[in-house]
Amino acid sequence: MAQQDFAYDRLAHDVHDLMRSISNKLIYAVGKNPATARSQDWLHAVELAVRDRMVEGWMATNHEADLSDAKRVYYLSMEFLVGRAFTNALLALGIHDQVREALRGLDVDFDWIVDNEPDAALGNGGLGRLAACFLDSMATLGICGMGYGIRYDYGMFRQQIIDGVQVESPDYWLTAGNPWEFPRPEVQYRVRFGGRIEYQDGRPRWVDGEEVLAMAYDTIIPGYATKTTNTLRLWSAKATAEMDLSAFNRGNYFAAVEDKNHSENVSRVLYPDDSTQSGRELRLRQEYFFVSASMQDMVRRHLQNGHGLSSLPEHAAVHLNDTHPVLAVPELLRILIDEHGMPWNEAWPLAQRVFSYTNHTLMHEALETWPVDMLGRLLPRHLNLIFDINADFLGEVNKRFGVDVELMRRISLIDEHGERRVRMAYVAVVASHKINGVSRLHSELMTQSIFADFARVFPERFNNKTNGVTPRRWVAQANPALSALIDARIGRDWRRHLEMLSQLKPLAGDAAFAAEFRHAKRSNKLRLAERIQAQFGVMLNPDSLFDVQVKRIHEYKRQLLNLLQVIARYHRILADPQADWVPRTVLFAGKAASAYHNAKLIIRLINDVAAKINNDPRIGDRLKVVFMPNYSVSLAELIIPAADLSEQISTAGTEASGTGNMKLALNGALTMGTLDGANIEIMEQVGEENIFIFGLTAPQVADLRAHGYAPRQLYESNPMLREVLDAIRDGAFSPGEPGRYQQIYDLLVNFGDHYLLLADFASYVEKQDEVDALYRQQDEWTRRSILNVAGMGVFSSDRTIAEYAEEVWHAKPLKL
Ligand code: B1N
Repeated sequence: MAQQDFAYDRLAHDVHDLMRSISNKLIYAVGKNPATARSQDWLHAVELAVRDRMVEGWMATNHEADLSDAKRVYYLSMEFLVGRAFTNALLALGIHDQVREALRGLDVDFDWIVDNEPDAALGNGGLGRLAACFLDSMATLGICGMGYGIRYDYGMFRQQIIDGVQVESPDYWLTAGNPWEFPRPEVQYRVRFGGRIEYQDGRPRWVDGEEVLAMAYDTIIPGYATKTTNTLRLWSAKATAEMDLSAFNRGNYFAAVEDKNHSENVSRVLYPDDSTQSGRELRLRQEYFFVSASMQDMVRRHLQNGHGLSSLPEHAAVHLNDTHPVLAVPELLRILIDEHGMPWNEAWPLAQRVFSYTNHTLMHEALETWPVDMLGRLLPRHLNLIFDINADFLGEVNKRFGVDVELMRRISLIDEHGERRVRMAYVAVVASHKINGVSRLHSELMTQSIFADFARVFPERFNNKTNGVTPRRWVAQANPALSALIDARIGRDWRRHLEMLSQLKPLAGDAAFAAEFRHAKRSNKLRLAERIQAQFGVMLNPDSLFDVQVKRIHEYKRQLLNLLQVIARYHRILADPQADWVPRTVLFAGKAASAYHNAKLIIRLINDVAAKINNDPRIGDRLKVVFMPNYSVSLAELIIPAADLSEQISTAGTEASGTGNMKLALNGALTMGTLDGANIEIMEQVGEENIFIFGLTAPQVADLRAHGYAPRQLYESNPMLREVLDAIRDGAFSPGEPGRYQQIYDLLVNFGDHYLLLADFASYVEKQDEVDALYRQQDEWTRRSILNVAGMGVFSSDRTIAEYAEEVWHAKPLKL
């Protein structure tokens, strides 16, 4: 038999196999008749059939990990923004075409069923999505990594835009059940809140209070083209049985149910705050709930594998994804000391060898501090342990640096100004052997600002790990058109070795390749335009420049600066309609924290501006503005491949890294950016000629702020800017309520323009004109776009994870 025939035969066999298992799942697991099954039922059936094929690898991975005594990495994160799992699983297993074929054989259209899968939106934005990319990369690289987090009943809220205003509704993503998870009722831990400390023979014990059960739900994390299959273990809160009983026996049925609700509320809902601290007690409960269960689970596994506790650091690395899981530190100490009798002098250095920590923001309002009172009420033993850590640490600093009261006050884990508060980031730093930022600039600023004193005390701990994104989801899955093109030129291995993309460099000047590349981009733009047409009835011009800013709505990210530029462009088109304007479609998407007034006002202004410009007959298709509601991982997968221009315009020094910037450039968008976060490294990789950089640098920002910034002067001296701001202030975009945006005007002109929009405005407008000029030369634009793709190889999360594994976790790949 010829090789090809053999391959074909195997494929046919596999398709046949899949058809059988899909029908079986539909009938016996979903319980539906093929003749009447809905698209949702078919989806579940295929998901279960596909899941079956991952289980073997999963078991083999766990078996091998136990057998070879591999070091395990525990990635603790309040957020895992996974998105959809189905297409991702098909890609990992390499059975996309077969499944499509099998469904066709069953008379079911693939595209008809995939949109039924809800996103697992257990995260806010970049931090949560990074955790999901890291899980993908750990599995793909063969690192035995386990994610630990919370199984929220309600993920990130759904956003609707009603009359221009963001309206939130709950995201109950589990309505139709979740075929990807395995409930583990046999894996439950007790988590205590409140109570008091009792001393037995001088040994502290934490007693009384209330107890909640944490029950495990496991999700399979397949690696790409490997047997290695990891686990995301999410904890769900369950009321303890005895609590229900006691109230029930007192005849107070409703009180029992109320108590049960109270307990189970712990895992009810994701806090929709990105880069701010909520400060609410329920959030503190959530944080402790999941790290307590995770540390108990880790210690149990370690002991079960026959190891003594003193060898824990050789077998386990625990990574803290920001400070949200920092209570894992005193919790591990409590388990070691109180439950296993390990002396402090042994437990504390051991913990420091286990933990490592990533900081994701320098912004003051995001840095977690908990009132000593609240923490002591909820977790009295942990507060004590934090005091012990502090005493130990300050003692050491005293010894090494002499008595310096000012220094003590600055670096104490307890902030004594006003209400006493625990500085969680400091606990993380003192407890971790490695501490990193998420881009080179951010890591540098981190050691110069929030951790400056600590960088003198522990210089060897600080390092950088520039973020990355998984090429499987963000290119192979999201952009099949581009993927096919790359495959044809350099083969398929770039999915695992993204640095191979550099082989595309010589093709940047190849006319045939450029034509195909442009065609792929255009097909992605059409795909997006069709969806927008179907959803909103607006038809976009696929030949216009798609200018995209998609991310959380936040003042520091400066969606408002983008909008000022849009309004300026609107005014300029009206003033000179005959000029050679490059048609532009400016696309926004993103959610605002529900309590963030200014961010919500910005959303409203975007929508008001869009309505005015899109309906102005004098503008035609020279300029269109679209706000796509309910930004999500799935929506990102649709928008990002269609972008020509990527807006990464945060005030320099504020965006720790950004990861959307990476996804967009990797998909061929040119970046319009400030020298902030990872933009700097993107510039270095793609070449200064192939990126649009504008605005103040981080040192210039610091300088300007230090020497007194006067936005009103800029407003008065720049007529274009003045016209834009006056239009906003005077109700040009809100004629029914002229004062609606007075606050925005005030923020910028009268209240100090904290994020320096006016300072960067002129430079931004100038760069945008350069964008137009380049877009008029389609060949040159395409060439630079190809060079962007070719230069983005280092931003694979595989590279990031390989660095963590080597330098932070000391974990080696499994050999399966
Ligand atoms: O983490 C991302 C970075 O790429 C972004 O630049 C950074 O803004 C983001 C409190 C956060 N930092 N801090 C948060 C999220 C939730 C929350 O409750 C803070 N998110 C980031 C990945 O490194």
